[in-house]
Amino acid sequence: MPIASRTALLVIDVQNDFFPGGHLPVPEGDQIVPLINRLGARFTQVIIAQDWHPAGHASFASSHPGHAPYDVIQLPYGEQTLWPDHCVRATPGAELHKDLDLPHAQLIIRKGCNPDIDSYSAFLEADRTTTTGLAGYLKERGIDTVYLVGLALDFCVMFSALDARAAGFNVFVVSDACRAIDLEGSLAAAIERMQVAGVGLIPSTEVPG
Ligand code: VGL
Ligand code: ZN
Repeated sequence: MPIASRTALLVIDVQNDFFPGGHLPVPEGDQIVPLINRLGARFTQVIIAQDWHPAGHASFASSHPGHAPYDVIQLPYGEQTLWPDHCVRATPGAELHKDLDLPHAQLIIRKGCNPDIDSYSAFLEADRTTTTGLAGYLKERGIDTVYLVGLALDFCVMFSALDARAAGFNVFVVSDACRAIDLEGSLAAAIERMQVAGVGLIPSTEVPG
């Protein structure tokens, strides 16, 4: 039976640069694509988020002379981890993984498009004020529950889940359909933050329907 239409699957950043061989590879990232495809086939509402940075983006270490990837610096909106250049818009690294098979997805939402502001979250940019409009889209369509899958569990999946929760949705992260970067304990911290916020962490076997 298909999953109720008040429920959506949110597929986070399944893009070439986050896969082995890409510019910001997430270990084992390639292992989750078949599972995401199988899950996705059961949802009528599928939304795909895509990290989509202009060249020279503020989150790139290369934009900050004297800094290296994974340094943490202060930007006007707060702390920013610096990354290798990745998901530069309209480059092969920013494309969705070729094996991602979700032809019925109705929305692809791009984030991190502002040159001066990062956006791990598919809902709110890192200044915590600029919205992508995703919460409004979901609400207008009567969706009250979201399941999240994708990359990276401890960055874009976590921030999207926290913001979905803050926007009033029931939120579940499907743990075996995600992989983490795990930078200095970021995975354990992410799990803790999500639990405190009331985000459910479930295996794919517990996705209903
Ligand atoms: C991500 C770091 C930088 C992610 C995106 O998709 O988790 N991580 N940009
Ligand atoms: Zn990014």
